[in-house]
Amino acid sequence: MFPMLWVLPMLFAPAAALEAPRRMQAQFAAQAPRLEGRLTEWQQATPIAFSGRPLAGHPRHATVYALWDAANLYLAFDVYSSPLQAQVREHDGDRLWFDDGIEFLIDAHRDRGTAYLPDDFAYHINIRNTVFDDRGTPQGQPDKAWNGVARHSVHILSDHRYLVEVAVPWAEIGLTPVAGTTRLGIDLCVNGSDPATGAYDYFDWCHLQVFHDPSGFGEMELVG
Ligand SMILES: [Ca+2]
Repeated sequence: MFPMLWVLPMLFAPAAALEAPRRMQAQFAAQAPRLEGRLTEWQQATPIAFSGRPLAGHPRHATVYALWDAANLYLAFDVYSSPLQAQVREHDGDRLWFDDGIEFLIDAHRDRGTAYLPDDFAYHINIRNTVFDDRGTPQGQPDKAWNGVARHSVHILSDHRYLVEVAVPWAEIGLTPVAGTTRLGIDLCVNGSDPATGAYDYFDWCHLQVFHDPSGFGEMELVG
């Protein structure tokens, strides 16, 4: 979900911040995944799973794998959803988040504040492998003029299933990865619409009410 509500976060109590954050681990990758649609390359990871309400009568759920090495943080989203559709082909295109696709949002310094600061950034990737990316500003708002350099691929596995793989350079995240030490804030999200009715719905790992609000993000720990 892209936060058209980003001007309203102060109206929402940051309830998620009062709860213990969700936790996941990224496993050191002896061999970097090639982002070529091979799920077997991700079996070295400890996956997490989350699910949403059915859409168009189809169950929706996602399994996310995280790996890392000295160069990149790697994510893979294995998504089951309603019949797949995507319209947006333009980078940073409007309404890309209504397409079938994934999002991840990172709070590199794990400030867990409500402001979206320069260490915070997000990628939305639809099933056409088109991206809407943004980064926070000193004023605490997302800036879509920022364009990241992460590599990413999409493989359609069936009418209802797709795989998105991403490699985010640590230089972009702004951290030097250290096993057992490095932690970052993160949320993971799946967007989808029913192609028959246009009905939109999303589901995310951390159950955020307002996206681009790092106070509700979960935590990822790097393990070696
Ligand atoms: Ca952008």
